Amino acid sequence: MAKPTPVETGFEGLALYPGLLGPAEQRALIEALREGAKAAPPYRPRMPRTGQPWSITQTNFGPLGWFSDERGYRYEPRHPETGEPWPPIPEILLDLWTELGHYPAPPEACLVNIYRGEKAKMGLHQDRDEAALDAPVLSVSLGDTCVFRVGGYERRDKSKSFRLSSGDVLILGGPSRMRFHGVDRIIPGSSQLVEGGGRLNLTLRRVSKPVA
Ligand code: MD3
Ligand code: FE
Repeated sequence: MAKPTPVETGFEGLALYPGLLGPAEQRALIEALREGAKAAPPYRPRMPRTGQPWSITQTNFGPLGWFSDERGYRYEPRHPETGEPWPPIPEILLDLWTELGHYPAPPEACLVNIYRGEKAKMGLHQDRDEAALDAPVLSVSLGDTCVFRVGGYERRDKSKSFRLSSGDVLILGGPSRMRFHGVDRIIPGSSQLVEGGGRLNLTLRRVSKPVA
């Protein structure tokens, strides 16, 4: 990989690398996801307390998987339905983390968000279920373009929107790690990568504090 340079986002610690993954790498990742989904079938998460189903489905790779149901948000070492450990994180993603993460320990979780259909979105939220809040979050987008929103440290703070297209890589580190963010909508038909249309987002996270 050539030394990539991020585009200016106006937010310190938020680095966007448009098209960092080329078409061949995107296809290889889709294939790895297809394999992983056989062992760890996507499921529909539910909201804490109310059990309200989300508009997207999810699965995970890695030693820990992020999960949400009536009992709350948490990381789990096993798939909620099969009871099996999550499949390993694809090599391409571990390489990206090494190159761009600047963190002394490997990621433990790779959450896969699957956006299909006009109604798929993700409300404004903060990622705060990780003990290692000093570690960045690394996101890879595949398939249809989305309109992504990044705000401040309070829900009501003003926000800016960006588009994330297939092959784009985003790093959320430093002071941007705790910003509110969400996915407003998917632009249907904007990519042919995913069979039947839709968008996939992969987020790599370090969950536990590394032992020195
Ligand atoms: C900006 N996923 O899984 S990834 C999530 O596109 C999540 O599926 C979105 O938010 C998606 O939690 C966005 C990019 C991302 C992740 C963490 C962030 C952006 C962020 C933390 C702070 C600011
Ligand atoms: Fe998030």
